[in-house]
Amino acid sequence: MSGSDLPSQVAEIIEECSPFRILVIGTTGVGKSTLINYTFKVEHANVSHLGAGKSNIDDEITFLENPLFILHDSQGLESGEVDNLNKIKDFVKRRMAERKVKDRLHAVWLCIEVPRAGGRLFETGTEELLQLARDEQLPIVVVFTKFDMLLLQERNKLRGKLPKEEIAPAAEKQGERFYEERCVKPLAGLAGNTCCVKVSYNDYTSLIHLVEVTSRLVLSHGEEDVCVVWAIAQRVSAGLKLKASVTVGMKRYWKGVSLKETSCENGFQACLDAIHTDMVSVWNFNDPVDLLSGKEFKDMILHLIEELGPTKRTTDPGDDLTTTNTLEPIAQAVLLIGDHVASAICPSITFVKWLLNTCDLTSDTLKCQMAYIVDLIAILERVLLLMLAKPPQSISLTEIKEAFGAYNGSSIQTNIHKGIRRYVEETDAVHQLDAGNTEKETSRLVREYCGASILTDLKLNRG
Ligand SMILES: Nc1nc2c(ncn2[C@@H]2O[C@H](COP(=O)(O)OP(=O)(O)OP(=O)(O)O)[C@@H](O)[C@H]2O)c(=O)[nH]1
Ligand SMILES: [Mg+2]
Repeated sequence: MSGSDLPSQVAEIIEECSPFRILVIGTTGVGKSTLINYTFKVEHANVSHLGAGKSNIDDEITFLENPLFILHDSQGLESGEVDNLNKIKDFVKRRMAERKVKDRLHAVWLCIEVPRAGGRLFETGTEELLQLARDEQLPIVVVFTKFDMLLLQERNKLRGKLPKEEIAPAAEKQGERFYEERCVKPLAGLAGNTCCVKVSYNDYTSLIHLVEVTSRLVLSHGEEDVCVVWAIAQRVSAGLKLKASVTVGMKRYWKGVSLKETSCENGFQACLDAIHTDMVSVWNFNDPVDLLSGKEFKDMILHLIEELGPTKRTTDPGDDLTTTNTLEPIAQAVLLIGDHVASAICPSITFVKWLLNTCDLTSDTLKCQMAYIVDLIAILERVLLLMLAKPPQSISLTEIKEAFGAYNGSSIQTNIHKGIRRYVEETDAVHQLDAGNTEKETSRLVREYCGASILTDLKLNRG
C-alpha cells in the first residue's frame, strides 16, 4: 500500500463541499476585485463582458491559480436601469435552494466604501438584502472598504496642527471614531447583529480579520466542512490553515493505527505521506509543479523529525553505507556544491527503513507523527508569510528553502520537539489516545509556537 492509497480526508471534503461559493456585491470602484485578488492571491481583472461597470451575477468566475473558490461578482443594489436588488434576491433564493452543498451560496460580502464626508451610506434595499440573508441562513459580512483613504484624509487635516510624530496615531484615533459613528452604528440601526469589518488593501491584518470573521459566521451556520474549504481557499490567514491542518492531520492518526491491520508495504511512511498530502492541500499554495508534494520537501520534514524516531542520525554517512544496499538515498546524501561536499537535507537510510517497516503504534511513531504535523505546519506557515508580501505568483524552491532554513534548528523547533517528548514519554500518551489528548496537545503546541511570527509584522506594504 502506498501513501496515495490511503483515502484523503481533504479530498472527501473537497468533493462534497468545494469550491467555496462567494457572492461579492458593491458599486463600481468600491474595491471588490482588489479584495478578491488580495485575499485569494489571484488576478481578477474587473473587466466584464457586459461592458464597463457591469457584471452578471450568474457567471461563475473561477481561477486557475486558486480553483478552490467560485466568485459571483455583482454590482451594487441600485445599479443599472433596473433595480439590481431583485436580481440579487432571485439569485440568492435560487442558490440557497440547491440540493448539493457545493451548489449553494456559502457567503456574501456586501462592500461599501468607508465614507469620508456626509451623505447616504446605504443603498436602497440594503436592509431587505440583510433580512433575506438572515431568512436564508446565509452568512453575510458588510465590508467597509478603503479605510486607508479615511486615515489619509485625517492625517492631512492634522498636518501643521500637531508635531509630525503625533499625526499618525491621532489620525488613527479619529478614523476609528469616525468609523464607529458613521459605519458601525448606522449598520446596527439598520440591521442589528450584522457582522461588519473595515479593510484596506495595504493592511493584511484587516484582510485576515475579514476572512476569520467569515469563517466564524460559516461555522455558526453549522457548516463545518464548508469552513474547512474556506480555510483552504483563502490565502491570508495562517490561523485558519493551522486549525484546519491539525484537524485533518490528526484524523490521519487513526488511519495510521489501522495500518497495523493491513499488510502494508510502506508502513508508517504511508501514513506520513497521507498526512503530508492532506496538510499541503489545506495550505493551497499556487504550486503548479507540486514542489510541496515532492520528495525533496518531504525529505526536509523527515530530516526534522528523525531525532524523535528510534534511530539517531549518524554523523558518519559511512555507517549507513554498511547497513543498507539501497543506494539511491546515499546518492542524495551528498551534494556537490562547487568544490564543497555538503550534506543534503534528507533522513538517514536507517530511519527511512524504520518508517517503511513499522506498522505498530508505539511512542516513537506517536512522537514522529506529532512532530511531522507541527514541523510541517511551522514551515508552511513561514512559506505563507513569504508569499503574503508578494503579488500573486507560484511558489519556488527558494521560498521553501528559506522557510526551512528559518525553522530548522531554531529555538521554536527545539521547544516543539521537547514538548512532544515530554508529552509522549511522561504521560503514557500511547495508551490515552482515546481521550483525544494527542490532538489537544498537538493543537496546543501549534497555538503556542506557530502563528506568532505571522501576527507580528503584518502591516505590509502593497506587494
Ligand atoms: N486606497 C485604496 N484604494 C483601493 C482599495 N481597494 C481598491 N482600491 C482601488 O480602487 C479602484 C477600484 O477597485 P476595484 O477593485 O477595481 O473595484 P471594483 O469594485 O471591482 O469595481 P468594478 O469591477 O468596476 O465593479 C482601483 O484603482 C483600486 O486600486 C483600498 O483598500 N485602498
Ligand atoms: Mg471589479
